Amino acid sequence: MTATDWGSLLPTRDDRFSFGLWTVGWQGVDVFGGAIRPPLDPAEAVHRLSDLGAYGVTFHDDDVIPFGSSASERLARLTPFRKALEETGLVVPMVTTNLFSHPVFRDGGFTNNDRDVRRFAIRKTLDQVDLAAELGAKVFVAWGGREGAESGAAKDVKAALDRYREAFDLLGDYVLDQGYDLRFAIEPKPNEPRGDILLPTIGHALAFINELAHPELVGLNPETGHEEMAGLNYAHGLAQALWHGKLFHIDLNGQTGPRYDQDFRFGAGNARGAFWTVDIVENGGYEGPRHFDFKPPRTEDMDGVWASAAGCMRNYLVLREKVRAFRADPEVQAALAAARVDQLAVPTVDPAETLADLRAEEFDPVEAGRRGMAFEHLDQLALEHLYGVR
Ligand SMILES: [Mn+2]
Repeated sequence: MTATDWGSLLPTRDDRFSFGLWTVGWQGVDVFGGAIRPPLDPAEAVHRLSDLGAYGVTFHDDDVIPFGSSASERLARLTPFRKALEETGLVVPMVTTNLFSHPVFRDGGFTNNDRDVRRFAIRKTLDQVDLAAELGAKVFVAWGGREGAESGAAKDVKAALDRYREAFDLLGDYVLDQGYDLRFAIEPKPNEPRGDILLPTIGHALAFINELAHPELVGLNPETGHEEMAGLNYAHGLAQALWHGKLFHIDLNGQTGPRYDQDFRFGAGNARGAFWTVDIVENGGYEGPRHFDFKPPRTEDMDGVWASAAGCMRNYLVLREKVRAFRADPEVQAALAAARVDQLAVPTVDPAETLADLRAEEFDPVEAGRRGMAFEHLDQLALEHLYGVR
C-alpha cells in the first residue's frame, strides 16, 4: 500500500455526502439563548455545500417554505431553491416534515392527544410527500421529536402507538396509490425535546415497523448522537438495522456519551465509535447517502459553520482511509483469524448433523475454557490505525 496523501483527501460527488439545510442554517437558538447567526438563504446553502464537495441537500418543509405560507409564497420560496439545485447539480435524496417547532405541535403531531392536530399533521406531511416525489427524493425521514410525554397519565402510550401506526399506514397507502418511489425512515431518539420520546431506540422502531400494514415501506434513519445519548453502540445498531434490511438512511454526527444532544460534527466526540461506524457503513452493505445532521456550535460565525461542515466530510474520509488500511493490514487479518472472527460465520450445527450427533460430541470444557480470545491484540491494531501510528 502506498502512503495516504492526507492533504489531497477532499470530498467529491462520488462520496455522496449530504447535509440538512437546518444544520448549516442553524442560527444557534438554544434553551439558554437566542439566535447568534443570521438566517441562511437556502439557495446560498446549496451553493456553499456544493463548493465544499457535497452531492446532496435535505430539508424539512419549513426550512424552505415558512410555516403557514400561501400557495404563491410557497412557489416564491421554492423557485430560487430549485434554481440553485439546477445550477449546482446537487440532488435532494431525502426530505422530512417539521412536526415539532410550531406551538400547535406542543404535544407532537401523529400522536398528539388533540385529534384536530393529528389530522393537520397528516395533511402537512402529505404536502411534503408530494414535494419529495417532485424533487426525486427516495427517502422520507420521520423524526418524532415531540411524540412523547413528560408525565405518566398524560399519554396513553398504547393508544399513541395505535395512532402512530395509523399515520404510517395512511402515508404508505398514499405513496402506493400515487406510485411514488419513496420509502419512510423512522429516526429514533430517547429524549429531548420531550422528557421521553416514543420509539426511543433502533430496537423499539424495528419492532414497531413489524406491526405496520406496509412494513416494506418503512425503515430506519439512525443518528449517531441519538443512540449514544441512550448509552448504546451506534455501529452495532447500524449492523442490526442492516441485518433486518432496514437501514434506509443515516444521520452522522458526534456525541460524547449520555448527555444532552450535542450534534457535534461527525468524528468529533466518540472517535473510536466513529471508526467502527465508518467500517460498518462502508463494509456492511449500506448504499444510501452519507448524511450529516449536526449543529455547528454556537461559538462559530459563518466561517466557522462552513469549517464545521467541511470537517464532517474530511473526518469521514480520514476514517474511511484508516478503516481501509485496517482491513488490508496482513497483521490484522492474522489477528482476526486468531480471534476466530471467521468461525462466527459458520452455522453452529451443520445441516447434515442431527441434534443427537451434537449431544454425542466429545468436548472438554476445561481445555476450551483455557483458550483466550485474543481480542485485545486485535483491538490494539485497530486503535493504532486510528491513532495514526500504523
Ligand atoms: Mn437527525
